[in-house]
Amino acid sequence: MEKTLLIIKPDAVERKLIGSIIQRIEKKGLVIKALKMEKITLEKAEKHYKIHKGKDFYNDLIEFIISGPVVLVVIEGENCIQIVRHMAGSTSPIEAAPGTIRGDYSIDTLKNIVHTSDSIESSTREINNFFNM
Ligand code: FUP
Repeated sequence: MEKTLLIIKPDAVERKLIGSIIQRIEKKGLVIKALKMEKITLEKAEKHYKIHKGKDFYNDLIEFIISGPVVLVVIEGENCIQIVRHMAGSTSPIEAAPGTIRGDYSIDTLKNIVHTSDSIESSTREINNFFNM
C-alpha cells in the first residue's frame, strides 16, 4: 500500500496546530502508520532537502526546519501521496486555496505548516531518512 511522509513543521507545532492537521488526515480516511515528535538534526535536514541545495532559499529552509520540534507522520492509503499533497495546498501562499492546510493556516512561503512527499521515490527516501520501517 502506498505511503507518504507528512512533516508538521516547527511553525505549526509552535502554533498548536498538530491536532487540527492530524484530524484532517484521519477524517479523510487515511491511516496513520507511524508518528513521532523530534527536533530534526542538521544532517537529516540536509538529506531531506538535498534537491534544494544551492537554491537561494536553501539556508533559510534548513535553519527553519531545525529551529524547533516537528511531528513526522507516515500516512498510508491508496494514492495517498497525491491526496495529501492536494490537502496541503500550493507552496505559494497566494495560490494555496482555502480548505487546504496551507490555504487555511499560512501566509508565508517558508513557514508553510507542512511538508508532504511528492512521488513514490521521494516518499520512500524521506520515510527511510526518519523511520526504520
Ligand atoms: P513543497 O513540495 O510544496 O513543500 O515545495 P518545494 O519542495 O518546492 O519547497 C520546499 C520548501 O522550500 C517549501 F516548503 C518552502 C521552501 N521554499 C521557499 O522558501 N521559497 C521558494 O521559493 C520555494 C520553496
